[in-house]
Order: sequence, then structure tokens, then C-alpha cells
Amino acid sequence: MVRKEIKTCSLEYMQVLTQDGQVDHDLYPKELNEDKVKEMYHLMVLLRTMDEKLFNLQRTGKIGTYAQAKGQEASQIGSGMALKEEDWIIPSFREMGVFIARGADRKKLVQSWNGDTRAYADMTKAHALPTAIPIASQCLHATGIAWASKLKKEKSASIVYFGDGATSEGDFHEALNFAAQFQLPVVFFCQNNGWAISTPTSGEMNSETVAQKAFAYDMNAIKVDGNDVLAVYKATSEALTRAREGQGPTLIEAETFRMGDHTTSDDSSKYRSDELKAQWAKKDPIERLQNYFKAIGTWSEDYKTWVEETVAKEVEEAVEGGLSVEAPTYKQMFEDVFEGEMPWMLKEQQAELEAELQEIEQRSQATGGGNK
Ligand SMILES: Cc1ncc(C[n+]2csc(CCOP(=O)(O)OP(=O)(O)O)c2C)c(N)n1
Ligand SMILES: [Mg+2]
Repeated sequence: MVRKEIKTCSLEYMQVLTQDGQVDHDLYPKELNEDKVKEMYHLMVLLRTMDEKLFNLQRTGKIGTYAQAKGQEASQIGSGMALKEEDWIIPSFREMGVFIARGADRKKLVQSWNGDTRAYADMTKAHALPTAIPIASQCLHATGIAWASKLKKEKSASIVYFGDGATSEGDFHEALNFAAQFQLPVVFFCQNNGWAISTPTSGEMNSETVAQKAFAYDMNAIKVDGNDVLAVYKATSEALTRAREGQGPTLIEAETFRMGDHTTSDDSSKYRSDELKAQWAKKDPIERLQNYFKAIGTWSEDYKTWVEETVAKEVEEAVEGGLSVEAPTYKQMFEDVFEGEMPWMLKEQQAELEAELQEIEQRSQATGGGNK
């Protein structure tokens, strides 16, 4: 009879910047400098301002459902800035910041939130996939894209974004298993914001962390302070470098908090206390960077005002441009699904819809336009 220990696992947690702006010099990413950190700050303020604007546009009936990123700026900008042009972004539905960091056309981001899928048309050329609403399904797409990259011997990595809720889905585990089995160049980036709509993380899983789930697949894993843009940048850069160099996948858990509701169809005051929101407000990722600039003596009110004014103009232009695009016709929704010839079943559906619309139109004319 033999009884012995065959495996022990340990997990690292990383924070580079404390909330009061003190930096750990040993962990500060070497490739960063003050200009780059100022760019991070600019983009985080841009994301928050755009987020507030889009939220207000939904509230005034100008756009449909909106999912706020407020509170998650460091996770999105920090990881987005670690990406190279050739890397693939596979998002869920809350990642506007990653696209902002990638330099995506801001007008198109607004256009996409206005429900116009044509805004996604050039995304694959820019190595990005459109929004995925079915939770965790995009994890499999990421593993597939990374597998293709490996077979083609490309030096690019894929990064897939998902929430804590997604880790309860089978798709997430299948994606991790095959990514590890084939040592694929993919980074699984979980923004653990503590809630899957109204279900707290403790109601979703028995494990203490999301990151530890990687142990089952013998995969690299790390947990980071998701409100610390420097830690997120560092962990993501390291994971992407490992992926590009053939050292396999990584699971990153970024611990953060969504300050707003799940979407504009939700009311988080029904399930989250004011005390909890106040506790997390003290960990605001944008304020943390301000504290950093103050600590190193490069902060001024003039700089703050300059960023806010620049960003306000950028958002105004994005909204004006994004909302002024003429709405697509019903017919067009069938057209961007497949490249080349449209498959027979879509042609049938398109014809069916056209016939139905004509019938409605005829009925409307017969009743003097009262039955539209
Ligand atoms: C397969 C699937 N099941 C259920 C839903 C409904 N749904 C939409 S968002 C959500 C919770 C997602 O939580 P999480 O993964 O933590 O992401 P977060 O919203 O916090 O960014 C659920 C269950 C869905 N979109 N897809
Ligand atoms: Mg969540």
C-alpha cells in the first residue's frame, strides 16, 4: 500500500500599486514610463466618461440596453494595453475599455451600442471578435483561434474576457482543458466583479478563487488586484509573452467591482448594500492612479482639467459620429453573417421576412396606415 502526496498547488496574488499610490519598485513593469502610465490614466478617464454618456443615452431612450464598465477600468485598460496588434481579442459584452486601449474607432463603439452590427464588420481584420452574449461560449472560440495560430506557427496570442459567472459554465472548463492539453497561446482573463447579475460569487462556486481552477488543468494562474492598472498590465504582459513563446495558456483572475448595475435592465440596489458600494468606492481605480501621480510629484489640477476637457471632446465626437449613421435595413441583418455566398437557409429566412413585411405594409395601407 502506498499513500503519498503527489501534487501541491500554490497561487500568487499581485498588487503593484496600493490605493494610496505607493508603488512596489521591484514589481513596476520595466517597459513602462511616466508617459505610458499617463496614457493609461487618460484612457481610463475616457472609458469612464464614455460609459456615463452611453448610460445616459440609454436612460433618455436614445440607445438600447447598455452594460456599464464603471469600476472595471483598470482591468480593461491595463490588460488591453498589454496586447500587441497581432494578438486576438475575444470579448464578452462589457469590454469597451479593451477596445479603447486597442485604439478602436470610438464612433464604431457607439454605433455598436446603438445595435448596429455593421460596426463589427471590420473587427476580424483588426484581430477581434464581436460581443458574445451567451455566457462562456467565447472561451471556446478563443481556444479555437489560439489553436489555429499555433498550427499556422504565428507569433500571436489570444485573450478572452469573461466574468466570474462564466466559470460555472461547461464551456469555460472545456476551453481550459483543451488549451492546456495542446499548450495553446491563449490567456483566459476573468474579471471577477463579485456578482453574476444578482448572484454573489459565493453562490456560484465552492472554491475560494477563480484562479485555482487552472490547477485542475495544470495551467499557469495568477490572481491580481483588478483595480490596480499596473498589476493588471504586468500580469497580462507576462501571460501574453509566455503564450507567444510557446509556454502555454494562463488563467488570470482580476479582482474588481462593477460600480453600476449589471445592465440598464437591472437594479443592483435590490441585492447589494450601500455599505458594500461605499467600501469599493474607496478602491476606485482612477483615484488610485491620481494618488500615484501625487506620490511621485507629477500631479496637478491643470493636468486633471486638461484630461477631462480632452476626453469630453473625444466622447462628444464619438457619440455624434456613432449615432448619426443611418440605421441598417432589415435585409442587411442577414448579409454580414457569412463571407461570400449567403447559405440557402438565410436566403429563405430573408425572403420570408420580406414577404411578411410586405404583407404588413399592404394591410397598413388597406386600413389607412393605422395597423403598422
Ligand atoms: C449561456 C447563458 N446563460 C445565461 C445568460 C444570462 N446572463 C446574462 S449575464 C449573466 C451573468 C454573467 O455574470 P458574469 O459572468 O460574472 O459577468 P459580468 O456580468 O459580471 O460581467 C447571465 C447569467 C446568458 N447570457 N447566457
Ligand atoms: Mg461578474
